[in-house]
Amino acid sequence: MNPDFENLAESVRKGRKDSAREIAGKLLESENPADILNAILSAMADIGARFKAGEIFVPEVLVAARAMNSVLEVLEPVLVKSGLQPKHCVVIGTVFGDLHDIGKNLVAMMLRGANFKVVDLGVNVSADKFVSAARDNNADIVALSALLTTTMPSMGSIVEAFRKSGVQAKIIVGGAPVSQEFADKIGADGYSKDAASAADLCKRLVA
Ligand code: B12
Repeated sequence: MNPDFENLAESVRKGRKDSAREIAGKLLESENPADILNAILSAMADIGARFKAGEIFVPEVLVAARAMNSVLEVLEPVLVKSGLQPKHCVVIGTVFGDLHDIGKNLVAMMLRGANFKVVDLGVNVSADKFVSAARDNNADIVALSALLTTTMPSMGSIVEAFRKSGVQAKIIVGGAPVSQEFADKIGADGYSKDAASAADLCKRLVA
């Protein structure tokens, strides 16, 4: 196998965005873009697993994700041409009244790393905005983040708004104060405690 695949994966894992981008550009001259995509996705999966195990922390994940994104910029036009663009879409946001977005951004990055199309609505997002974005993007999954006990109840209202609207997306919830028990109580389709497990959860929900 071309040793540059391992160099690319290592650059992503170490968060070396310029070298990752350069190696990916070189690989694109002779290799299949799907293999390049798989190399960076598996590097991000390693990062997710090490984050979950407590071996690395938020800053390392952020730099790895930045390196992955810089490769995706080079790869995306080629992937779109070859029909390898993501098959599933997740709409994500932090709920109304809540401005915390560090965890939500990590979840979005892991989902991109797992080859989902991610539509990020940002923070302080109303139920109506979630519903219309899910409808407009034909989303498979809507991911809600909350970090405040005072904003958690609006997750329940968002689930209700979806059920009333008839939009069929699955709804997952997360954030430090959120639990599986709370997710069950409000009728959400899934919960996970961290960004790496959120990507696994989404893969299961669309399987
Ligand atoms: C950083 C921070 C801020 C920053 C936010 C900056 C930003 N851009 O996000 C600022 C300074 C703005 C802030 C403001 C406030 N904050 Co604040 N903040 C924090 C702090 C220190 C860290 C949160 C964080 O980023 N953690 C790191 C990330 C990686 O973890 P995470 O968010 O939990 O995300 C992980 C998982 O939960 C999960 N996840 C997250 N979202 C989702 C979504 C899905 C779908 C899934 C599956 C998983 C998932 O995956 C992530 C990655 O593994 C926490 C304390 C703490 N230790 O948690 C307080 C904390 C959350 N804040 C708190 C408070 C009270 C406030 C303020 C009200 C303070 C004030 N009086 O003004 C305001 C509220 C502003 C608002 N309207 O939102 C309280 C909340 C208490 C409570 N029980 O409600 C905390 C717990 C601090 C405390 N101990 O009192 N805050």
